Formats: sequence, structure tokens, C-alpha cells
Amino acid sequence: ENEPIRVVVTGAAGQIAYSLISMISNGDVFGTKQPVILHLLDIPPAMGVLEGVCMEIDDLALPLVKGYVKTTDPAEAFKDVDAAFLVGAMPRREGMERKDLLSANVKIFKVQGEALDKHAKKDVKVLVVGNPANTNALICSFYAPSIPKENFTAMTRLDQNRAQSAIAKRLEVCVSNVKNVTIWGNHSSTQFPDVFNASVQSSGKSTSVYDCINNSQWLEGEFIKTIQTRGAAVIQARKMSSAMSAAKAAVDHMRDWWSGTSDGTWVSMGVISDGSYGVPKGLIYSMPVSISNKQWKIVEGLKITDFAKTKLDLTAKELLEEKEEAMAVCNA
Ligand code: NAX
Repeated sequence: ENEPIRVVVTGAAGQIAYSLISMISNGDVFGTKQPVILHLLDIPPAMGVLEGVCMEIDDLALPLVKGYVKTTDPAEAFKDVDAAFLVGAMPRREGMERKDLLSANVKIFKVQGEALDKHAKKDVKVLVVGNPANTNALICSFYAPSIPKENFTAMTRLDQNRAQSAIAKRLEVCVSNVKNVTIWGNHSSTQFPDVFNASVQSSGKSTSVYDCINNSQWLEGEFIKTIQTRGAAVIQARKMSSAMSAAKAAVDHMRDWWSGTSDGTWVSMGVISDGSYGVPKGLIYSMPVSISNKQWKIVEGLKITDFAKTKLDLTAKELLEEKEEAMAVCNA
């Protein structure tokens, strides 16, 4: 049997973690032959709830779970971890400005970056889910200089899944027949869901989504808007933010990073920019990536229309502003 790997989930008492932990425990991320030891981090007021979650982990009776560590101490949480799901963050409360949220969360990710730097394995794979996800990932990486920058990613897979599903629904095809939808930029309402390079498979043939839908007004208008504001629409209906779908997206992201993407397909992840597609270097920006041997690579040479270029620049601008604010908070 394989040696267990150590997997940390932060915000372990929260609603996304509640779904995520059961999927990790079931083998959905690291495979059904890979035992895991779960490291569960949350803050003191959440320890009672986390105790209940741990009782439920016992009661799942899943053979892959070789143990768990329940803690409020980042040093203990990040000790020797192979993979990290950074979900925990302060939620936006009424009357709170975006700036206040950014400043509270950036501080959390500074502390966690320092703890990862000191205690985690150097090849740890870090997925940041907590918002503002891209900028949190950037800060985390900044404070973990001994870990390669490529090991820090931010989640835009939920946006990708939303876009893929919306296209499949419109075309009345199975969601698995829609390939290579790309999310560019920030996990925020400035993100650009791009189907210009996406395709639909049907009876062995691959056709571009643009040709299949044949309605650029919808594709460049309502479709983009719907994906950009989908999170808010779920909150309005459910009175709580997306959790089941967010957990599934985190599973998809980490599973693909761990086991790779298939030939000719790509997925979207917030990764450190190397200047590709004119994106400013050093931002954590969602890009199309293909993955093999646990290494992601930006897919080059995709067609960027003038329309798309405007959208790419807009979301980059927002990320540059976030970065500046975040660095100011950290240096204060
Ligand atoms: P919850 O409020 O249910 O859970 C968050 C948990 O984090 C709580 O248990 C809280 O005690 C804990 N926490 C707070 N500060 C912490 C710290 N310093 N260390 C460890 N734990 C800490 O939120 P949930 O619905 O689970 O969402 C978590 C985060 O995901 C939020 O920031 C949310 O905005 C973000 N999301 C990101 C998405 C993405 O696509 N990137 C989509 C879904 C989600 O909105």
C-alpha cells in the first residue's frame, strides 16, 4: 500500500470544507489507492464545529483516511504537507468594504505563507480558494520564498465549470462534450470566460463553440455576464454562497494538477504570469494550462481577438490594483 500523504484543509469547519473533506477522503482527488492524513485548520471559535466534522470523518468509515490532525496552529497544520487547500478566509460582512475584506484576508495569507515556508514539504501543491483568491495566492507565495512560485495557484475552476455547463445547456449536449473553455484573469466579476478557442465534440467531430452557437451577441454579452455574476446569483437564491460546486471545483483543480490533463485539452488555473499573452509578469492570473508530471504549463498560441484583449487587460488592471493594496497592507 502507498504511504499516506498529508493534506491540509484550512477553514475546515466551514461550508466548502464540509463537502471537500468527504471527497478527498473518498479518493476523488489523489486517487483511490492513495491514503491520506488530513490536517484540519480553523480558528478557536470554530473548534466545536470542527470537533463535529471530525466525528463525521470517523463515521464516513472510509479506508483511505489514515488519521487527522485538528488544530488552530498554522505550524502544526502545515507540518510536512504534500498538498494544501487554503479555503479559510474571513467572509464579507454587511457594511464591509472590499478593501476591509482584502486587508483582513491578506494578513491571514501572509501568516500561512510563512508557515508553509517553514513547515511544508518544498514540493507542496497549494490551491487558494479563499477570496480574493488570486491576490491571496500571490501574498502566500511571497511569504514562502523557499517554495517555487509555480506551486501556488488560485481557483478559477468553478468559473470554468459554470461556463462549460452553460454552453452545454445552451447546445443541449453533455457537459463532457464541451472542451477547452478558458477563464482569464481574476476570480471576480472582471474575469473573462472565453469560448473562442473552445470546442464541442459530437459524433467524433469537433466544432468550435462559436460556430455551433452562432450567436456572437449572446456569447459576448449575456453569456459572459451570467458567468461573471453567477456567484452572486447563487447567494441570492440560496442565501449562502456556492459550496457544493466550489468544493467539486477544488477537487477538479487539484486532481488535474496531480494526475495531468489529457492530450489536446487544457484547464484554467490562477498561476504566476510569465508575461504570456501580454499579462503583466508576476501576477497570479487565470490562464489555460496543460499539465503533466504534476507540472502545469501555459498553453501558448491561442487566438486572442481585439474584444478578448480588452477583457484580458481589464482584469489584469484589477489584479495590479489588488496587488498594490495587498503589499501596502503587508508592509504597514
Ligand atoms: P465559511 O465562512 O463557511 O467558512 C470559512 C471558514 O474559514 C470558517 O470556518 C472560518 O472560521 C475559517 N477561517 C477564518 N479565518 C481563518 C484562519 N485565519 N485560518 C483558518 N481558518 C479560518 O466560508 P466558505 O463558504 O467555506 O468559503 C470559504 C472561502 O471561499 C471564502 O473566502 C469564499 O469567498 C471563497 N470562495 C471562493 C471561490 C472560488 O471560486 N475561488 C468560490 C466559492 C467561495 O465563494
